Amino acid sequence: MEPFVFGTATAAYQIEGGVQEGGRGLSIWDTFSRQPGKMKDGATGEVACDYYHRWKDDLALMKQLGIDSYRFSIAWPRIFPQQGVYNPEGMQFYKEILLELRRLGISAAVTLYHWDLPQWAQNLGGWDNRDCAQWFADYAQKCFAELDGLVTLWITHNEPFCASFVSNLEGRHAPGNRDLEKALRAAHHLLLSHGLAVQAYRKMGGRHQIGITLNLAPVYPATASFADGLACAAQDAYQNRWFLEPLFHGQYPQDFCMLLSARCATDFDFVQPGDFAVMQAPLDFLGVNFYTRNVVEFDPTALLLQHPAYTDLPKTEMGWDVCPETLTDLLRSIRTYTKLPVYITENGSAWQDTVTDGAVHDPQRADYLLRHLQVLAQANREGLNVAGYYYWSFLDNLEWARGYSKRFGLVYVDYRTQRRIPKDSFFAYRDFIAAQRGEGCAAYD
Ligand code: GBH
Repeated sequence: MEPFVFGTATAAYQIEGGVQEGGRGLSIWDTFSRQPGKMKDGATGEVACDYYHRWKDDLALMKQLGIDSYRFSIAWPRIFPQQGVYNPEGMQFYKEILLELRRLGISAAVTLYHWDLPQWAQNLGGWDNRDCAQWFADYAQKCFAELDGLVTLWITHNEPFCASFVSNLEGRHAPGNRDLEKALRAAHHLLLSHGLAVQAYRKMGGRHQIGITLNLAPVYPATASFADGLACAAQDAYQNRWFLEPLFHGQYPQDFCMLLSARCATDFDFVQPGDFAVMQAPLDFLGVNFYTRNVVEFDPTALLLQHPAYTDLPKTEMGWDVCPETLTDLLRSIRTYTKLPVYITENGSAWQDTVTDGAVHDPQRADYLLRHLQVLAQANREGLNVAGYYYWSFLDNLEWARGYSKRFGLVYVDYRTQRRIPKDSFFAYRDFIAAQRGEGCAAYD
């Protein structure tokens, strides 16, 4: 059995900056973040953590952390700034990062789509347009062809739930639509693009592993009432089963389809014969981003989105319950869909960090991280087959619509000077990894 993988994760638009450099084209997040009122304090990814220029120092710091693997994403608009126009300089940027990682002995998990759709694709309808699935597959194929020798895990999509529902129904992410039919189409085309990319990878004889990352949350009803039970089932269908069922059962959740067609009069005409077979292309692993649970209560006025219930657990700066033990429930329910190895591709927490005498004391983050790792050790003793863990995030970064106000990093970023300060949690994670190595990872394997 492979040793348990300890890692940390980032995403292109959240850290890179350099949006006008290296021949990069615009993405929907450049456009969205420049619209007034969309982002907290008018934040954009223009500079972010300036990782575009500082990546080498950041990788050196990762080496000090002692991780086995680094998860990052490729910005599609660096590779294809315009439709059909390949930009070798963009590919070279990622190739150099991958070569440096190899030199450092850190393996790479590469996400192909962490929400930064090229603006040219959006101008042609974006994920609303079925052709977008093929554009993505072409882009993925180019990345496989150029980089497969340096990548251990390929992740087609990060959280298609966000790229479809948060972006097109809730309107809080780019491109900012509020339209259920659009969201359903986007989800369908995202899943289709995933399947096409996996098929392309197999066809070209890809030598490593390929999977997808879903943001899943175990859902609980606020009370044992019948109504709250209904709310719970609906939330589970919306957030989890809408993606798990097509990937592993070849269909959308039938119960929820009824509800959705009543809400937006869709007849699901975007589903074509054979689509589910493409989506079900066999995978090597499932990536799961886990942050918190959902507790919901029935709200007779809610059209679709369920009402979050009050809970008295401690909350992170995002307002999320700290509840590591519920990860076990989630892992058990995933096992009713698939026996694939699971990687926790994100898990982390935001707190109000401040610098005192050149240090950042963040005991809550270290506690959050170590408690989740304990849960995973126990889960593996139960046979739940978790292959690795990536802490979100390596650096404080652009927390999407929340701007720079939410800090998830193991490393503090002073956005005025771009100075990096490893937080106490950085050292706690480092020591934990080192101790595991000493014990031959026995607790995890
Ligand atoms: C993940 O999303 C993302 O993959 C990652 O990029 C992100 O930084 C991380 O988690 C932490 O959030 O209040 O309008 O800004 C998790 C799902 C979806 C949760 C968006 C926060 C905020 C919407 N996220 N949501 S808004």
